[in-house]
Amino acid sequence: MDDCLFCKIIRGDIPSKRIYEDDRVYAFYDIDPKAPVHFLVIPKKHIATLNDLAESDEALTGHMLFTAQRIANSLGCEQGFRVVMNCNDMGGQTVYHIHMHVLGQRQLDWPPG
Ligand code: DGP
Repeated sequence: MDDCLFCKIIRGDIPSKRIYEDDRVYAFYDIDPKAPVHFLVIPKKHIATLNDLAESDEALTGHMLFTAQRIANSLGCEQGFRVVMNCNDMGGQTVYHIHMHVLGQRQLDWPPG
């Protein structure tokens, strides 16, 4: 997608602090961190919202989750972390390319705001 912010980050058109990349996913630090560790895991395939997931994306989303777990532990979050996906405006989504927020290294409250 030409005008998608996260597609531009994947292409390297916009700089980011990359943590991990493979043929299916890209992980990088959030520009506005809400915890000492806060990174995003995104698919390289452009999918606008969780509502746009197809059944054929099941393996991809599982890979995103596994990537989140692996990186979180490698960044010292073994004691706990949170994975969040916001869907649409009402769910707090601002960038329309699905992403997992991964937050850790502080005590997280519940419920979120
Ligand atoms: P959401 O509100 O769930 O759509 O989260 C979007 C996140 O993306 C938000 O936490 C800030 C982050 N973000 C927005 N623009 C950029 C950017 O240019 N670079 C990086 N690294 N993160 C960004």
